[in-house]
Amino acid sequence: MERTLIILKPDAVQRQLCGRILSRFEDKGLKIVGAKFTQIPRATLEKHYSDHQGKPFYEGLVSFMSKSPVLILALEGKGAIAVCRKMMGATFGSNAEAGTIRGDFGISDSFNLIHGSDSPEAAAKELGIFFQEGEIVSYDNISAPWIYDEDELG
Ligand code: IDP
Ligand code: MG
Repeated sequence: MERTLIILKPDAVQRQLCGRILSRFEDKGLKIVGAKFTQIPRATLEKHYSDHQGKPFYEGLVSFMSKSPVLILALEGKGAIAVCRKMMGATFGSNAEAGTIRGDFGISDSFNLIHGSDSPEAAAKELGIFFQEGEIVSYDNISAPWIYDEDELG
C-alpha cells in the first residue's frame, strides 16, 4: 500500500467542490489516513513548490495557493500515487481529459483544483511537510476485504 499527498486547492474550496472531489477518491477505494483544513503559509508553499522556484508561473502559483484555505489529505491505497494522478488528469484544465477531476470541474490552466504527489519521493517529501508525526492515522477499514483480495492486503 502506498500513501500520497493531495491538496484540494483554494478554487475547490471556494467553489464548494471538496465533497464531490473527495467522493471520487473514496468511491475508488482509497482510504483517508490524514486530513487538515487550513490556510497554507507562504513559507510552507515555498518548500512544497521548491522545484518550481524561478519558473514564470511560480509567483502566481504561491499567491493563489495562499489566498484561501485548502483541504490537505493523505490518501492510502494500492498504487495510490499514480492512481490519484490519473484521476486528477492533465495539469491544464483546458486540455485535461473528460472523466478526470481537472477535466470535469475546471477550465483554467492555473486554477486547476487539486495537487497530487507525482512520485514516491515527492509523496514522502510532501507528506512530511504537511503532516507531523501521529497526524497520519493507521486503522483498519471494514471495507478493505471487499476492496482488495487477500493477496493484495498481505
Ligand atoms: P501538476 O500540478 O499537474 O503536477 P506542475 O507542473 O507540477 O503540475 O505545476 C504545479 C502547479 O503550477 C499546477 O498544478 C498549476 O496550478 C500551476 N502551473 C503549472 N504550469 C503553469 C502554467 O504554465 N501557467 C500557470 N500555472 C501553472
Ligand atoms: Mg507537480
